[in-house]
Amino acid sequence: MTDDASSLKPAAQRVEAAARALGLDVRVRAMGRSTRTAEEAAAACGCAVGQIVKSLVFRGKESGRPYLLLVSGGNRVNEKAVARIVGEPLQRPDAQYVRDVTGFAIGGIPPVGHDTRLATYMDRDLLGYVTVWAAAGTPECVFPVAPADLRDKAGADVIDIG
Ligand code: 5CA
Repeated sequence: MTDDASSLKPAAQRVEAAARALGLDVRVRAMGRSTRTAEEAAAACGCAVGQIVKSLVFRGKESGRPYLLLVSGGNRVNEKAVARIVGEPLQRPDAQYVRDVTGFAIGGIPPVGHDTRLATYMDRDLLGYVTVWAAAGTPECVFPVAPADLRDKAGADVIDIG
């Protein structure tokens, strides 16, 4: 694990700076191994899979607008249930759309610090943990955060995701 911020890749530095600008006291960790999936991230962090924040981008079928779902690592999104909440059906966008709206590549999508403003929803299950771990812009970088702080600073609505 590398702690020196100056040795972080630019994408991870961007996430750390954006999180701090929002008032989140985060320190990004370069894990030196893959954190590309929730399972890999949990193994690297030594935490439960449920403590990993999956930052999943969906696309509104009618509006074309992006939605960011912050999902507990062990959970699957019930797209029909979430569609009722956001008011339109959802599509799984391709990797290029995800990059265009977030500024980051899949596997490292962070919960904050995106290139565009994303309507954001958080899985209620994340609030059951003292600390959760989220991606920090690259598939090897993560940061720990208190879920209520992440909810507040990401401006997320808490929903039942499953
Ligand atoms: N770094 C880890 C844990 S923080 C992470 O980013 N996990 S994740 O679950 O948020 O990101 C991977 C997710 O990206 C997958 O669950 C899947 O929903 C999505 N994904 C993977 N490949 C594609 C693709 N080709 N197009 C669109 N979405 C994809």
